[in-house]
Amino acid sequence: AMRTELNKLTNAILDVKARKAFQTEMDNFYMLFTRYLTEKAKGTKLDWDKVNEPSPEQIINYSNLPRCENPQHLNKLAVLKLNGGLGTTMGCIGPKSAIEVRDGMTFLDLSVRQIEYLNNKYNVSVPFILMNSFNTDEDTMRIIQKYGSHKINILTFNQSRYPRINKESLLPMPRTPVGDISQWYPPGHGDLFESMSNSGILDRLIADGKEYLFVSNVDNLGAVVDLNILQHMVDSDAEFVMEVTDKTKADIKGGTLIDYEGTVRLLEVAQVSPEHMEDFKSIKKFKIFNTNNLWINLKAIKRVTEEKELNLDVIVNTKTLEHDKKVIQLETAVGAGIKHFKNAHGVNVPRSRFLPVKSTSDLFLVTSDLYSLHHGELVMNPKRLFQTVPLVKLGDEFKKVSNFMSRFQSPPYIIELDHLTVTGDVTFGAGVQLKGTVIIVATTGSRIDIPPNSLLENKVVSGNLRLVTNFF
Ligand code: UPG
Repeated sequence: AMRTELNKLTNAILDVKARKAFQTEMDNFYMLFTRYLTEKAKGTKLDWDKVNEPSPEQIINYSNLPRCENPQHLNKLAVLKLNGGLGTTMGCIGPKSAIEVRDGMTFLDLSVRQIEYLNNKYNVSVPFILMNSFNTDEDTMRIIQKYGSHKINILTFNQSRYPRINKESLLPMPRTPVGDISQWYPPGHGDLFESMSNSGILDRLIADGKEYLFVSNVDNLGAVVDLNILQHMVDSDAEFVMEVTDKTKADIKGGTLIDYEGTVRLLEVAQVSPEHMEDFKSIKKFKIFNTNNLWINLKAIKRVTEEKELNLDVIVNTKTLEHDKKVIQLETAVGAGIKHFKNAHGVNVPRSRFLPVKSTSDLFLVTSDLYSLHHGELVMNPKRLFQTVPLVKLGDEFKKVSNFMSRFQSPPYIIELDHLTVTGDVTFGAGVQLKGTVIIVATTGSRIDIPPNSLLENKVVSGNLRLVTNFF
């Protein structure tokens, strides 16, 4: 029934070229859907007892890589940012990459700065590629048009658009190939392989002599091009390298590398059943985390997509649309591709290469004095004693970027902060300094205004505090 409906959608497109492209997309979607049905029928879930820590050969330590200052391989490199996602979880409309992070610059602007700096420093022309989705394309183009006159080569392509599935009938939601956008979705960043191939960008890069692709999340400002890893990619003849990092308690939304029956695989939080969630979150069983900084051989992508051997784990995402309509969307993660590539392995990198901004608590860190900006890269303040990041938990009142902004007159000084928890209706005056462990709790109906220039060191503040000056 699904196939018939997809054919109907395809046949409704008159333009031959557009129909062909749409058909390819629907074929790929159908394959994913079939795999979903098979897994559902067989009840095949991950066998938790077979989930093991990766072996030392599967993960190499970054500090053991030979240092390399030679930029010789840069002309074979292209850099790609995964830019199909929206900023919805941070209360923003539009692409996540359009959020202003520092000095009025968005994630996109900062990423462009990083590549411009790299290109100038080594006198190369590494292309900067954005994988957009139908959700992010328009706004992204608006932001990057100002770089039209710059020397940087920015390429964009759109990832696939798959139909959402009615949870009850298991039929596609859309009735027409165009129209209501809420019935379609971008199927996760695992779509990179197929959409690079379908869009023609893969062939174009290979024709231009590019051999390696450095992929990362657009929200990770620590993902700068690293010559040591590039050289390692060449030396180890690896088709796929995943940068992992020591897991901290803040690392939950994401995935880890595991050994599963002798092969190295990605395990995403979305694949973990509730009874194993505590295990997944703990840093005992899973000591590393996927940064999603990936180095992939372009010809290998071509091989894998052409041989149609891709079978990335299906991630099922259930959503409720208007009128309580339950839909499912089938997604995949790019890191799951690791199992298809030769000599694939992880490299355990320093935390500085992983600065994800998934929430306003993360935004709090990257806007603070903990970092300074160097050519689009955030560098940690050398005055911080240990180069670790404080654990910050801002409550629901801070969840949206707009609320977050209005609650701080200026970013607090946090060089000596270890732990901050804030809940309830709390605001911060300008120049506040936070040290050690600080907990601020405004109970329901009360409000706490932290006065300007106050110092809070190992303090618990609760109750109701308003218009109090020089309180501390
Ligand atoms: N994105 C796309 N297309 C999509 C969905 C997302 O381009 O269809 C982009 C998104 O814009 C962002 C990036 O992909 O730049 C990552 O997406 P996000 O939802 O923020 O991260 P997760 O998918 O939850 O996790 C990824 C990896 C996980 C890793 C984590 C590190 O799958 O293994 O631990 O990134 O932040």
